[in-house]
Amino acid sequence: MNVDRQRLEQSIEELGRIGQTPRGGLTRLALTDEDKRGRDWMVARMREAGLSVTVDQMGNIFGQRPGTAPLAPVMMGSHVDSVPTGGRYDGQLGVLCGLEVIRTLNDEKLSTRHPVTLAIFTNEEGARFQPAMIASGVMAGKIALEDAYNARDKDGIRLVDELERIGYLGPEPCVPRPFRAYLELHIEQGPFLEEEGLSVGVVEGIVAIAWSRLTIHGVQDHAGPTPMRIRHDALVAAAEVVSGVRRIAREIGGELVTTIGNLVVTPNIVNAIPGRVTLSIDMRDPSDATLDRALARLEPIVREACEREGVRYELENYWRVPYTPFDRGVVDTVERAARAAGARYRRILSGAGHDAQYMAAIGPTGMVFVPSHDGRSHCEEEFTPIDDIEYGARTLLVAALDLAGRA
Ligand code: HGY
Ligand code: MN
Ligand code: MN
Repeated sequence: MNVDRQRLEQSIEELGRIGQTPRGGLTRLALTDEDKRGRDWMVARMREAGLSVTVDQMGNIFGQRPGTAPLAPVMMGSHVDSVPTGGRYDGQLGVLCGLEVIRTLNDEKLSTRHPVTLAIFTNEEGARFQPAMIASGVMAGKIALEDAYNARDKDGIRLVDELERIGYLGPEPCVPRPFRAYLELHIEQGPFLEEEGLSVGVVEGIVAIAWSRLTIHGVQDHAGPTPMRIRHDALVAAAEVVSGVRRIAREIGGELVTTIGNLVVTPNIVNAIPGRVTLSIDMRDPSDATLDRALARLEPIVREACEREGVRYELENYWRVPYTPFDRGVVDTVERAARAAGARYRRILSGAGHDAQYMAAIGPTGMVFVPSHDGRSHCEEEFTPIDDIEYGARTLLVAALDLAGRA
């Protein structure tokens, strides 16, 4: 029994066209019209596959294939929202390979003891609304529904209003639901599998992640007549923070990564001294203790840079997910499945966050990785060869069937 490679390739192509960028990437931000079109496309495919489709309060979509016994489902899922000018594999592959597994079970007229459910989680990327993985976070009871509803994008639009606008504010409570196991196939978004000539990663866990936001208040003024000695330039202080955050990673070393990905200058024109700068800080490490050490260095760097420039700041550490080990039994099942699928594989840790990180807080969870070409992701160059995708999908099929049990 094998997945249908052509059908899977066709689905990747079709869904990838919704929000496609001129360079062949993908911009399909959460709860935008493109996201609605992507969701509608997926719901239509789920219904064609005979799934009963439900939507919960956070717009998470569930397609259930019945089992022969009244047991908790084996869930497969991921997300269909992307980052701006991202790729068509991040998130999409997990959802489409999960759909392909269900389509294959249908082709083989195979019944399973446990039901099998395909899940699509809202706003996994955290690109439009923060934090990331907000909807699986609400389901896991780690983020309050009201806080998620009131999350606002850069234009001040609330998440809940966008859910309503696109017709995905569902009636189902967004609360922990029992599952036999949750499996997420995802691209590695790093270089290791491709470097080692492997097709599958058996994911053992996900790093700890911390997001902070910094606002620096300077004195907006004219770039010409204002002598240097009386300036309080928010961007000069911000620039020192940017190099300080890189220094934290360099000095602590190991697997710590620090990133400043978003920086907004106001008024952001040639001839005005910046009055305000906001910037994001993303820090990650496999060890929570190391991440705490990195975070402890952040405020002193900010304070020193702002004191030197005579500007004020607010620093908010607003999101933290701990290092998350996956369920040993599920990881072993994924490894057996990779072997049975004939894939060259190894065990690996995820440096990216995934909905699986929150699902692991409420049930047995595991992930299947497939390689990223040149390790690239969150960019239009994102690519995974169909041969590797086929090995990954076959691994997902064997693992899901093992966990759901043939009737
Ligand atoms: O931030 C992450 O790791 C994921 O792409 N949301
Ligand atoms: Mn993703
Ligand atoms: Mn992503």
